[in-house]
Amino acid sequence: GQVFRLEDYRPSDYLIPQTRLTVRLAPDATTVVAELTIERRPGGDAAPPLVLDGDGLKLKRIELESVAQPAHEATPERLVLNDLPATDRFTLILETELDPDDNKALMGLYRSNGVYCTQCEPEGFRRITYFLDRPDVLSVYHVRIEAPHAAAPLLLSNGNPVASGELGNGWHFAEWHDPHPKPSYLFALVAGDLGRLGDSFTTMSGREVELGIYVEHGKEKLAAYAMDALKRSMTWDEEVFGREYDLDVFNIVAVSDFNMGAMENKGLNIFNDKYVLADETTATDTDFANIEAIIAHEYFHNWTGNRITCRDWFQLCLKEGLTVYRDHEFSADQRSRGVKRIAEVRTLRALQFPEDQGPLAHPVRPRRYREINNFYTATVYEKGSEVVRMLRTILGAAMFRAGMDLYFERHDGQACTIEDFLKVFEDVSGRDLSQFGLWYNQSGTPNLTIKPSYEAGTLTLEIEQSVPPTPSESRKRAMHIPLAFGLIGSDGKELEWTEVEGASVEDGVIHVRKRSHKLRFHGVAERPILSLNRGFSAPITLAVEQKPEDLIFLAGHDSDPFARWQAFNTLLTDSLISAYRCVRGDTRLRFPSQIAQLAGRIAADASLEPAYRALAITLPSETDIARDIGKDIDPDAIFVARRGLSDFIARSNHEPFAELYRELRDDGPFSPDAAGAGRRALRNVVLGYLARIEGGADLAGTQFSAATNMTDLVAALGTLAHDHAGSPQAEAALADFAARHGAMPLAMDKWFQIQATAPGEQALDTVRALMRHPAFSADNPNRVRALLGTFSGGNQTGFHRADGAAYAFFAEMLKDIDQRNPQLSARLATAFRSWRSLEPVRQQKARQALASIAGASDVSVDLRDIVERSLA
Ligand code: BAL
Ligand code: ZN
Repeated sequence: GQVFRLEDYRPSDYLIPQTRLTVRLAPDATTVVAELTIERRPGGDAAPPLVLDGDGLKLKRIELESVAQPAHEATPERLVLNDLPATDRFTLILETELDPDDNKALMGLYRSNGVYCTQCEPEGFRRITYFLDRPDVLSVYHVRIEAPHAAAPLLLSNGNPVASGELGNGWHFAEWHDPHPKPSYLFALVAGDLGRLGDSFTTMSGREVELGIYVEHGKEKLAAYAMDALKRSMTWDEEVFGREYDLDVFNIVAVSDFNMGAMENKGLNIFNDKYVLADETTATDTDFANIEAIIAHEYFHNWTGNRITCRDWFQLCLKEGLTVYRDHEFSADQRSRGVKRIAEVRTLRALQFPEDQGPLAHPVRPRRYREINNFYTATVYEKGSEVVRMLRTILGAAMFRAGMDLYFERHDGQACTIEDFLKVFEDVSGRDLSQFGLWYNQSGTPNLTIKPSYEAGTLTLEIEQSVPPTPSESRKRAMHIPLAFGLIGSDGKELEWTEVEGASVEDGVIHVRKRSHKLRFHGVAERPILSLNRGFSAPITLAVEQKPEDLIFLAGHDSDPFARWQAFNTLLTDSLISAYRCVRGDTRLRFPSQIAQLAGRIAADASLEPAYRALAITLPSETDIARDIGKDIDPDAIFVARRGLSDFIARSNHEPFAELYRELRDDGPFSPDAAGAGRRALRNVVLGYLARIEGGADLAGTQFSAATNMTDLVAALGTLAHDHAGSPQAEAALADFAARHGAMPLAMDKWFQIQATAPGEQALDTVRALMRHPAFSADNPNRVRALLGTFSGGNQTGFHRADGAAYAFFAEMLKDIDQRNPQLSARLATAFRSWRSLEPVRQQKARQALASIAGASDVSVDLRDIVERSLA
């Protein structure tokens, strides 16, 4: 297939300053008339051909400056016109016909549950009409939608509503005008019969904005939390970044078939309904937090993405990394900053580190792609956000804000690059950020090795940095790593120093820039305990010679919540890895009693937030452990080791945990806020431990029966189905859940997930059987992800069965899904990305499964790209 390269970028020969669309909707024969005002780019070639992008299009009519049927070449993929008017500006009218009902790829115009909707990012607009479908071609859109009143009383597009009326025969129309020039990927249209939750927002300059969230009739109340999050997001962006909303209306539509989480179309965000609909009986605390974050994320794109967009898709991180950073900060301000940071790091390590450390590694700004859809990755999003965070750490809050202000001022209305972004910070600070820019251009997770020694008032840190080789980048340059740190004395207080040599140290941050540094801190009163990478200031791995006593001390005393959490997590990881080696070596499992004592102390420490305590005593996941072991992985041995530690902590803390579980019972009214969620989180982690000891099934069964919210319900169900599989309590709870929630697909996704992640070989049969369940649909991305996505990504013992049966099954499923929805199949296929770190027998089976996909003839570009890169 074709490879697109960053260095091949060149501006288009033509521009499309205005686009008028008339869309006449019908389920299998929608007509789209596009009236494009086309201009030759000033200073471009004399008369280059006009080449417009298409994807599976049928051209019905073409008219050029009132001349019908001008000479042209049209294929489903392209429209070429060679003889163009001599004028600099001309009008091209195109009519295409679409079949929304047949569109199962969910790109372009399709119908979901009877609702017409669109998804155009990155290259879906070319499935609607021929266009210069690239993000640097900005156009002012005027959209007219026509549809039968009965099927689609609601007609929405971007911008502001400007006209509506009746057409006779039961048809009606609406017209929308978006004054802000935008790239085609931000175009959106929705038509259908939906309920509305309305509200309004007064902006900082006193303008009234009408807010609407559209959902299935009868579900309006379930959008209340999303609406609240939207208003909080609008206020926050004004207060923290000085950004005001710029249209008269802001609409959000929830649809049930959606490939992504949501989409930031100008003035008309379209959401996967999973990230809109919530109340305490249908959504967990995690769902509420995700809704808040994603509503904010899409709203924040209005400035970082829409007003300032990307020049080309290589620059995707320009809008995504920055907007993730902004939504992280928003959630940190709305909730608990320390807890939020720990959660972010856990996500980064779970999703981005394996990507960076495996065959799919790519820079935050990739240099080449075959299929851009495969680059909506944790590296672009999450690591991209970490890079922005480091920039803020390096520049300080005030300079960072000044740079952002300049970015908005200088680039409003433009399609930009990472160089433009870095330049504003260079300009406001006078610093050279060229070495820092490597974070965008060099892939792989940097590692720092740190050897401390202390003698006569001088602390020496020998720091070595290395970036492991990644595909197509064997040699790496030294990066600028901002390492936040503290030196802690035996009384738990921060130690001072008088002088430092060997690297620049400012405001508690060591600026590592060379491959090796020898740092000397003079005038340090005693041997300090090192608190390193505080707040996870850099997205790196660290190898430090640190004694268990020091980690225990940090776990109890570090003033930085992330570093404090990390210290205990390192202790847990170290004992899990030792236990894993025992399992593989067939020796008896042993765990240090201090670990269990510390877990008990942290759990009961009322001076700490419950949410923090919950995160601290949650064991590293099986995938976390596998990642830290790195090679020759036996997932069954990891499972045994992890369960061993869990049992050990549970037995050692039986009484205090039981007491805590009772104390944390929530009797008051439900609130999805951080404090309520934190208490539930802690109580449910404790339930997980208690479930491992005698009477555990009854305890979980009782919680299941008594639960008044979805968080407690699924925690109990998960415990029963995973720790007491096959017990009468588990069977009864699974049946009861399905009976209660059978009509609510999003709730049933939780039921699918829990069963798909039940550990052990039998999970494969369970998943096969659940695919025949009436609530399952192989066409709906949420259902597929709930069942097949969580099975492959979240069930280490089930998916990585030693006989390879699950790999073979999964490969067959991918090939099947790929026939309809290549984006979905390609995304699911990334479950194989760490196959080379498995032990040899599983490796061989995984390779066979990947090869069976690579060898099939009718595989999409999307899926083939992932499979071939994984095998390379
Ligand atoms: N732009 C795609 C969805 C999102 O990142 O907001
Ligand atoms: Zn985004």
